[in-house]
Amino acid sequence: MRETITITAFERSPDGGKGLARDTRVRWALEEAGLSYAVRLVSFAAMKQPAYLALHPFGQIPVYQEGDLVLFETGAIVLHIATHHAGLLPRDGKARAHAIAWMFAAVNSIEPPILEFANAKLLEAGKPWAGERLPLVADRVRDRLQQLAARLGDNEWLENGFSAGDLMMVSVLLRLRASGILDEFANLAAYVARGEARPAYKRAFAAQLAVNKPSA
Ligand code: GTB
Repeated sequence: MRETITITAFERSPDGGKGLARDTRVRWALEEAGLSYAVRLVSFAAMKQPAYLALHPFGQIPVYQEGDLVLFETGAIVLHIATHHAGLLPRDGKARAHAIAWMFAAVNSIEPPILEFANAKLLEAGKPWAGERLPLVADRVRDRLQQLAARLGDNEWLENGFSAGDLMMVSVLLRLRASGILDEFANLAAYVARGEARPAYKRAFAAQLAVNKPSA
């Protein structure tokens, strides 16, 4: 019998249900793999308590629990799901390696400048130097997106067929939508829209929204 999968998520996400908190990408991977899962909602205070820190060293969401396996870091969680269930990684060795490379590219090459940009807007807005720094940080995002857009070209997905690499990349790019920067790259905006149109993404989004919508 399969072990129950439980993930943690914000009791109340700061984004109010826009799907930007990182439980959404794990929910999406679980939905793509056809796996049911339970969610344990946690408060910011609870995430910093010793009991939670024993599960996640940085006191963050999401944590993934499956029997006695406890995982943190969404890249590792999605890779675990993709490794053990069909639908997220090609079987062929080289294609599989490429898909995994795109997962790492998402979290290691694309997400850092996007986070730097988000933090600059959110945390540094009042600083005297913010007006000079923000455009520099935004241009670093654009540089990376330009390279990614060139590689994607007119292709539907980054390699042949949707993979966990696309799941991670779309999840990372979604954070940019409100800024308007994503729309400067028409093929990337269309790529993200293709990801969002997948039934598994829609189910994942609806599930996190059910927790976070204002009336919930
Ligand atoms: N590298 C880790 C991973 O990929 O798992 C990062 C995990 C992480 O950053 N978790 C965040 C968290 O728990 C939530 S997703 N933060 C609480 C803390 O560190 O104390 C990041 C996030 C939060 C809010 C929005 N938002 O409001 O738009 C978007 C993304």
